[in-house]
Amino acid sequence: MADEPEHPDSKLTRTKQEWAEQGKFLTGRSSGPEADRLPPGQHLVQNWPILDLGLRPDTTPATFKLRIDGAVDAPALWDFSQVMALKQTEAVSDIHCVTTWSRYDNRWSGVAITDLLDIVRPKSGAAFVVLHSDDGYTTNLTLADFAAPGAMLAHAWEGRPLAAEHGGPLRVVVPHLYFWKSAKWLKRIEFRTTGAPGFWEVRGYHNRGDPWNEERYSD
Ligand SMILES: Nc1nc2c(c(=O)[nH]1)N[C@H]1C(S)=C(S)[C@@H](COP(=O)(O)O)O[C@H]1N2
Ligand SMILES: [Mo]
Repeated sequence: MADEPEHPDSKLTRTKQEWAEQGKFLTGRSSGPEADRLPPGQHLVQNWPILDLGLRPDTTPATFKLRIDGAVDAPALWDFSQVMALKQTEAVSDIHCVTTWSRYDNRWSGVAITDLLDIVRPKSGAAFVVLHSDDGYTTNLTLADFAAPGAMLAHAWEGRPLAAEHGGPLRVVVPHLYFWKSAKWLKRIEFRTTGAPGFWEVRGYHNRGDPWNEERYSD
């Protein structure tokens, strides 16, 4: 990890690594979304906590760039107005953070990942995605999870531009996985034929992160 940048909030990073080592918050229960809307070990909040490495990039719509590359037929480099010119979608979904808070009914506006995939056309061998952010954060997903219903590039929340502290101008939302998979301040989507673990995935957190199966930590 010598080549990882040192993040200012490394105390939080250390604490969360310790939780992964201890298996903190694990209940061992399992429940399906139909049986119970709140995944095991989670509690509901009404506010919207801010969680990140403590590095707040100063990206604005004017400076924003999104690069889409790797195993795709049509790589792209878009500015913010080009993202806004794509087909727009609204979707309501719940947030489940691995630190145990959940927040219901978040209304996101942006570009559905399925529509994005129609434009950039992943190559037949593409099966994984790594998301890269302006704060140096990365996280990884399978292409199937990235393309799941409700997954999107979000630039607005509850009808208003996404606040900078929540990842504006543009973040990813993948509602069926723990929220660490939903990269804030998105700058690059890398399509891959092989998996590559991201920031938390190399620090004891689960490669997939399904809250219904309490996939909090790697074994
Ligand atoms: N770029 C970036 N994205 C990130 C993070 C981060 O540190 N940097 N933290 C992740 C984690 S652990 C969570 S829980 C959510 C928090 O999003 P919020 O601050 O909008 O609640 O962002 C995720 N995406
Ligand atoms: Mo998180």
